[in-house]
Amino acid sequence: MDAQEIEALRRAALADLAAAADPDALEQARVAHLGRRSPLAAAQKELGALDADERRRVGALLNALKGDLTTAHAERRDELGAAALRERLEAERLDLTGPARRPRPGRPHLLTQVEHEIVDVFTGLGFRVAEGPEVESGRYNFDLLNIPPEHPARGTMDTIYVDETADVVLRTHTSPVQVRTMLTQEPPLAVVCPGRVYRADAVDATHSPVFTQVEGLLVAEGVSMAHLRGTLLAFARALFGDDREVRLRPSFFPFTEPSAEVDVSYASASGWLEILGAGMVDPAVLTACGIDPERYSGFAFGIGVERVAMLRHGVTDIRDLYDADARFLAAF
Ligand code: 2NM
Repeated sequence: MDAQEIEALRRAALADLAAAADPDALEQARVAHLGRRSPLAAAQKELGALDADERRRVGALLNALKGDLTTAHAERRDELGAAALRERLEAERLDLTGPARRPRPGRPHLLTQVEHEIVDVFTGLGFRVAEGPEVESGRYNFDLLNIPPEHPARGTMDTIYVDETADVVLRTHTSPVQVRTMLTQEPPLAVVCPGRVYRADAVDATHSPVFTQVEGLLVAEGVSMAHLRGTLLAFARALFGDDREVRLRPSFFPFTEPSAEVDVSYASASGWLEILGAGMVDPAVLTACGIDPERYSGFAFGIGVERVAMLRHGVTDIRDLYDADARFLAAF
């Protein structure tokens, strides 16, 4: 092969490599011009038939050609790679000046909102928030609250036992938190105790085996039923409206004496809605919790958060509060 033929080969190969429009075409050009069956490879194979001078001269030309084609191939490969990258960046370009998708803000669940509203009323009056365990001893959940061992509330029909022989229950009210408070703090004390409580109840429109309470307790010198009434009136007006009245009807709880069911008036008609239970803490409870009933008296109350939420928002089935149906939740 003479110098002229080698130059023709170079021109053809460089033109093919430069013309390759994509990696497949480039690979074809490489195989055609640099592969084992290319004219260049054939020419190199034929070198052995030449005499020594000729072999050195033509060999050098073919080596230079091979080097040039290899360089040209690498350059074209890099060009195609850069072009592909540019194309992808352009295709994936984001318009950062476009309008943002509007975030959909979440909010606390209706029950949580109402629980917070209730707690806020009492913290506004000077009560402190106290919390305690949901798994309780019968001693704190019943005994110290003047609920005797034979009391029906302690049976498995009403109470969910975690361990019957060890007397461990799921608390049936948040009163044990108040018991713990009385056992560890000196009066004057005022606590409000929000939390989940458990009863062995079947589910229906107004009952759930798990529900939410806010209970309150105030113990000091000279506390009377009038303080209880004023406190509950503030609560009723904060949650249901400033024009509301409260009414206390005699009732019974083992831990309070006297005890009352508390009603709140309808805004319009002369109707009453029962919203909570309350009373003066029984001296036996104060004594059991280490407080001298000769010196101190106290009131306590228990509010069902689900009931307040349902009355306030016209919810007629308690299950709507637990089902987590986004269409229901979005309404509050
Ligand atoms: C109620 C009704 C009446 C109550 C009593 C106590 C405690 F611990 F001080 F004795 N805590 N909560 C109480 C009183 C709860 O719920 C309907």
